[in-house]
Amino acid sequence: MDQNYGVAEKSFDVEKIREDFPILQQEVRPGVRLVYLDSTATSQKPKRVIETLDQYYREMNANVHRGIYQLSEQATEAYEGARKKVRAFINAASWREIVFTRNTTESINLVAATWGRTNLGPDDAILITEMEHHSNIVPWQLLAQQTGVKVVAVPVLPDGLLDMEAFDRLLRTEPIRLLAVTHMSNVLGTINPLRELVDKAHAAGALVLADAAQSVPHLPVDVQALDVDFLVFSGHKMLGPTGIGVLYGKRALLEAMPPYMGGGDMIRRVRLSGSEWNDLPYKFEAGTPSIGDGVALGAAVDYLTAVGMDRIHAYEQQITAYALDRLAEVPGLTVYGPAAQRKGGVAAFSMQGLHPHDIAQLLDAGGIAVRAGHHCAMPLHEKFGVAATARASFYLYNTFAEVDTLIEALNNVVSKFAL
Ligand code: 7TS
Repeated sequence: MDQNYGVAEKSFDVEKIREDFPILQQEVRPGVRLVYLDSTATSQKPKRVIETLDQYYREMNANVHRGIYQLSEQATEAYEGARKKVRAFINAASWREIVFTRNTTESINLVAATWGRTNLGPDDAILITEMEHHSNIVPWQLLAQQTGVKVVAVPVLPDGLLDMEAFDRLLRTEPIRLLAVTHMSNVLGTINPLRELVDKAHAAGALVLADAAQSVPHLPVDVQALDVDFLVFSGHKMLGPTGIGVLYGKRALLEAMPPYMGGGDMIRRVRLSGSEWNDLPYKFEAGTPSIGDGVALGAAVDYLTAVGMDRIHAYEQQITAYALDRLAEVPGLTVYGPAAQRKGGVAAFSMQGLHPHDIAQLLDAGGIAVRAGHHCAMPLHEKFGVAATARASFYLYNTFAEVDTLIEALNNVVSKFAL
């Protein structure tokens, strides 16, 4: 292994971190250790998160915001405590700006259905990009069908970066009211210059929704420094459980938006003649929430904070640079996306003469879990002229040795199929 890559690994005790993740200790088949390279789809969970879920149901389970009895107060305190941890984690100005949802997808649909339906019409346009996940495309298309708003996309350049000239031009020539853009691509790994995009969008009179599903788990994100209007992410990609996600929104915007779903908890007063809405964030949280999952997301935030988001990001940049250099050694293999400095821990690739599904299956024989397919980004794959790619992704618990295992397996594939 090259000396340059080793430095960060030494200051970052990945073996100690791995001890916290029970699933990584297991063998997928007798004698074959799991090499989990699909954290972009969902991350593994540390003991602390699993134990928090377990403890919640053993010792604390009760509905929140309702009971006067002690257990319900405890559950409410734990759930609201998690909200405050999330607030601090992304540096929102107030806990009232943190709305719990199921995931990134629900958060985006919420904004489309409330802010979008109230504020957008046939004379307006929404700017997305060609590198968006389907969950940051389809809700806007649905909104377009309902309101007549136009959806326009910024092209992606062959090197995997956004075409900034086209971005500037579209802001000038289209009536853009909202920029909905991913902070980090789940296929190319591209980290977009979010603050620059926000400043330009604001100057053109547009709001910005950042899809931070891939950035919040992997790098420090400060919503005030970025000046984003909305920011969305999923708990399950940041060491937390499935079933809990976040919508951050600037308070004045959230205050002005109508509710999303109607029901319990989101109201202050209900009369048969009409109802009044609850305060933020409860106005957007109808029904019994995913309480245990929320509490465990708080534990995930604690874990990430204790390791340090800047250290996680630095380590991932090292391991990604190493992986990209090693992947370049494999004959006939193409990696999509920019160089390591501009991307997070994602390497989507194709191999000449082999379908990505076959690659994933052959790797699985060696216990290596990678995803194959369009990764919910069909327009991006179309742009690059491929139907699918194989994708390896890295998180704080992946090792340089696992990258070596991947490369060895890929080289075996090449020799076996005489590619
Ligand atoms: N946005 C981005 C950038 C994503 O990567 C994903 C999930 C989503 C939105 C949707 O998140 P969800 O939690 O609401 O499903 N990305 C992936 C992936 O790359 N492979 O599986 C899920």
